[in-house]
Amino acid sequence: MKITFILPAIGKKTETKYIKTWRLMEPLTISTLKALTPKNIETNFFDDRIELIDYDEPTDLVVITVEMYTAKRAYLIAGKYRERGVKVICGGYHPTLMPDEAGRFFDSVIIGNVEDIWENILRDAQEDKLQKQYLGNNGFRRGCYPDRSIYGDKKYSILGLVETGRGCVYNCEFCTITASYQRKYYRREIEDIVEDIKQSGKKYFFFVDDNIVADEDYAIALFKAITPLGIKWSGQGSLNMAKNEKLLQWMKRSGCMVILIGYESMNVKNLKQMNKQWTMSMGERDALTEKIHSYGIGIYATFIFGFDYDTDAVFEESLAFAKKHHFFFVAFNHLLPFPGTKLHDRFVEENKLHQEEWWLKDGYKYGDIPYEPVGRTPIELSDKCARLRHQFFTLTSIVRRSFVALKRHKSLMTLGIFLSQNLNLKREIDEKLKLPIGVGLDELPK
Ligand code: B12
Ligand code: SF4
Repeated sequence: MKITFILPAIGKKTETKYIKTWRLMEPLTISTLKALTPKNIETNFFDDRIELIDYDEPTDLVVITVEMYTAKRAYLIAGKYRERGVKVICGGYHPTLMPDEAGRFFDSVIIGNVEDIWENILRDAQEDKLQKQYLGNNGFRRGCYPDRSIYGDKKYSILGLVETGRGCVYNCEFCTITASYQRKYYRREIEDIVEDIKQSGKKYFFFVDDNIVADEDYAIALFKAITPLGIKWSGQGSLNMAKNEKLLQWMKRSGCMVILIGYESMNVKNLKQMNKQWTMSMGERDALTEKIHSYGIGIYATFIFGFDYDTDAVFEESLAFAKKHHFFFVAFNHLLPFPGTKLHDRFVEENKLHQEEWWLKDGYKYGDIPYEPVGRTPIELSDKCARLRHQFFTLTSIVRRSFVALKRHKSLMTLGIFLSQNLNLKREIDEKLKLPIGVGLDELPK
């Protein structure tokens, strides 16, 4: 039996290059699925972000991982294989939250994590008995490490992706993670994380956990265990990490360079509405931000706009806050009601969506806004987010922040990463917002 794994792009015309900061990272989902696949099964992998898919290469089963933004393209790709009589199955966040929709385009849909059921699915496929849906148990399998041999000679960044946990105990209204994992958090055993890092042979890592400091004692234990490995890493976590000095000390000692923090909004009423658990005053946010920086840890700050209490002042305050703290990177994103989240349900109830299933619509672009925000039109909201990005990523700001980055990190290597990624992010602002979803392939199959 031969399996073909596919990671779809969001949208891309034949032969065109994909957004640089989205095509560089190694596809951990694929190397994880490869590791779970018995060795006697032949495998192949097309990364739609960086290469063309050869639909005519013989295969017995096609396995596609799907996110909301990649759903349309995934459905088109699945259609092309099904026309050739090849069975196609999918999994990932979007099918987990929208299994019935995905079932219209795939022979089989996998909901949740696949570790416990993958071998059964493969057996069913071999016996031509695939079920329409499979429900996986969430969590990790002990002693299972990604098999990066599936990448072949594809070129990814030097950054290794490693999982430390899955899910989240918080309940932010807009969040896909907590919706997919039903507000539960699954820790990975520390020995497995250490072994995963060692087996990768890499030195620089991105821990993909959505809140690596959700359980502070566990996080400290993890950071202690990885300190002897001498790696450098970045990850994602909540601002209240700064209240725990011991945690910050171990983060730094274990090699943390940059941490992504979702500040989300400068308006406390917005934070309350989105159910962000660590709602705090501006004064406190300033102090906690400075505390993290004082440890020589950079911050990738992310903000979301489109909430009900977003006055014009909120946009300006966010930019001023980002400039004041000289963040390593910043994202000014528009709020999006991802299907399957509480936010999506609320917007449907409040009749705010002006486009249903926008992620499948022709002509829908990455930067488009499918609902009516309070106080401004969708286009005004999209333009305001773009303007903030342009105002933050000016060359003057990059140069000014590069001096601060060098002072904070005292490392030329970190400065190199800072400069190349800031320049990429600057270059890509409009390219991303105008990227049409699913483009480059034919119409959706009926
Ligand atoms: C690393 C990462 C990236 C990287 C690399 C992306 C990549 N696809 O490799 C970068 C930084 C480029 C990135 C960019 C973006 N990302 Co991203 N990313 C992640 C992150 C943090 C980790 C993904 C990962 O490797 N997980 C580890 C693997 C092992 O887990 P998994 O994918 O869930 O797979 C398991 C199961 O789901 C299942 N499974 C998955 N697929 C399949 C398929 C089959 C057939 C089967 C059987 C099973 C199966 O098996 C696996 C083992 O159990 C996730 C959040 C997270 N913690 O997962 C967000 C996440 C996937 N990203 C997200 C988003 C929104 C984006 C961006 C749009 C962000 C932006 N505004 O710029 C872009 C889009 C880029 C693109 N698609 O081209 C959202 C997707 C939401 C949604 N509803 O679809 C997530 C969930 C983050 C979030 N908090 O909401 N991202
Ligand atoms: S803390 Fe982060 S991962 Fe957890 S629910 Fe909120 S946004 Fe999602």
